[in-house]
Amino acid sequence: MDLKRRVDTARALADEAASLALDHFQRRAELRVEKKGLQDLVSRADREVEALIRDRLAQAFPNDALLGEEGGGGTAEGTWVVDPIDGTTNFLRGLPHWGVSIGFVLRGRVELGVIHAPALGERYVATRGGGATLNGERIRVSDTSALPEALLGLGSSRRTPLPPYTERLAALLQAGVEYRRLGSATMHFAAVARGSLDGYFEAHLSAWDACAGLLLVEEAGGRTNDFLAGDGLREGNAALVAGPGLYPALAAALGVG
Ligand code: LIP
Repeated sequence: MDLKRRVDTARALADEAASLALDHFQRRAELRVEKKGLQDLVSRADREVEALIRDRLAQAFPNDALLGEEGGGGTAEGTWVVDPIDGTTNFLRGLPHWGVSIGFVLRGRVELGVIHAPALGERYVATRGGGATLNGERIRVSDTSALPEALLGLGSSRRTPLPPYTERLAALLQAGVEYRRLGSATMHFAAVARGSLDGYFEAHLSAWDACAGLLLVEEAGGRTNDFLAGDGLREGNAALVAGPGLYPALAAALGVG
């Protein structure tokens, strides 16, 4: 399996996809906003960006599978997981915290992840064993180890019931945590990997929201839960990431492995 060619292809493709997405972002008044569900929006920008990524990867790696947020798909020994615009609501409302997320999972393990947030001028790349970079510079998670000193990302969606989210939030605030909710899993993972957030939890993410970001945090020296355990690739899972000093206390406070 030629991982080097896949990394190089994913990096160039994320740049091309981000450029298309940014063009739509700058002309978003022309987009018709569609509802997939309560507070779950989409537009032709998501579909066009995903179609571009699908076409390029199908040409370059015809034996790989692809799972995408808008077009679904299947899995194989090597599976691409693609969120064309993660943080769609931010995108459609003109907020800059959104990104193109491309990950590659080989035999149940994430091997590469590329995240490009063009409205922020940020491109993240992670390869297993190769480290994590932001715009070519190595990044590392924070050294925070105590909850009363932690700034966390706490995401939620209508895919999970509300009470556990509000109960967890109340318990963490009682423990002294401060939190942010960026509206994009990808932006949360990126913030943890560069040390701007100390950790991030969300009760359910799809593989396309999470895989690239999970490897980014791991390669930046962070800890992650076993997101792909069970049928995580096809069904999604909870996601918890943090620096190594904070992870045990945060996992215990959340009751997550
Ligand atoms: C979003 C995630 C976010 C989650 C939202 C949604 P999308 O992805 O980034 O963490 O809470 O429900 O899944 O739909 O903007 O690509």
